[in-house]
Amino acid sequence: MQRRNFLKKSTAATAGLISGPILASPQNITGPTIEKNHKPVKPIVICTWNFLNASSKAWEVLKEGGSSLDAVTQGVMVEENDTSNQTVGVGGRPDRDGNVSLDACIMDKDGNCGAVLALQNIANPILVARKVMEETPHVMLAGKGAEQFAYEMGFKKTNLLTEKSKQEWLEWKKTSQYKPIINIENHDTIGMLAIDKKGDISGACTTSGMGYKMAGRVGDSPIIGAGLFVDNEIGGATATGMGEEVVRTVGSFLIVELMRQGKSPQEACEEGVKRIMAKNKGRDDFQIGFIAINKKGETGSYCIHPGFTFRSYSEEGHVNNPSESYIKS
Ligand code: SD4
Repeated sequence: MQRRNFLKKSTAATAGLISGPILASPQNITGPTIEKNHKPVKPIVICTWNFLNASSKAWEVLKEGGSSLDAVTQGVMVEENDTSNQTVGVGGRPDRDGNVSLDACIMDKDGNCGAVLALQNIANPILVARKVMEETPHVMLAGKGAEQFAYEMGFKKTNLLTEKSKQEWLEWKKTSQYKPIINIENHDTIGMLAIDKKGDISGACTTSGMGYKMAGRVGDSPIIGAGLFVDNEIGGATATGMGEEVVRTVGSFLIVELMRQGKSPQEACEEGVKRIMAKNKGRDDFQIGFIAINKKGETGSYCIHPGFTFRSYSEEGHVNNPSESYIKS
């Protein structure tokens, strides 16, 4: 509705000529915020960990005027294709039966989202997640159904288990000690958030999950609200680390909601980690890192143990930012 028409109707409604629903219409509620959103903002991308190549790729897209959705898609794909990253995509550590199963999700400026869970034999789960978002009436596809859908969309069957990950798994199998903990040494999941030249925010998150997990185990990374959440009016957040704990507090959604209430991205990430620590009552043998960005392009991060960093890339250059931690050393 044109603003002028809307004002006319509002005045009429106040005068009692038109009944209530118009006053309560979405335009009335969100109008001022929509105007605020159209202020020019500087593009920026941030991602978990020190992923220079992934953030550079996303920045290339943003710099050329591409959408934040394309930026995060292409950015995280760099890690999915990097066989030396054993926590994402091809080369990821397998489950305890030796099968690599991947989780990913994506969310755009309009709150559209798509996810794949426990997807096997497909190299780029983020592309399949995006297809779920764009080509189906659903939000999540899991396991065999997700794989079948990927083939229908033209994806090729790919062996995801590299020789290195296979040899390490065979070594692990000798004792088969099941320790479902993600500490600071054994994870590299990529979560990415971007703002494009139009000021629109999107996010993506992709992982092979916990190494040697039970078959079918899914963490936070493909769960909208847990591993990733974006609200284009407020900002976005994403997580890396021990997924079970992030799910228990719906971590990324919580952080975006805290920003909605006025907290900075830094304060919101700190509160997100503190919530997890409070639930765990003294247990701290696992790692979690959150990153967040708000509509103004301000960023923040927080983790449990020292060692987590996040990379940012904007006109001001690229930086690997050390994250503050709940436990200081
Ligand atoms: C999970 N959050 O599956 C993921 C793992 C992770 O870096 O972040 N690894 O729980």
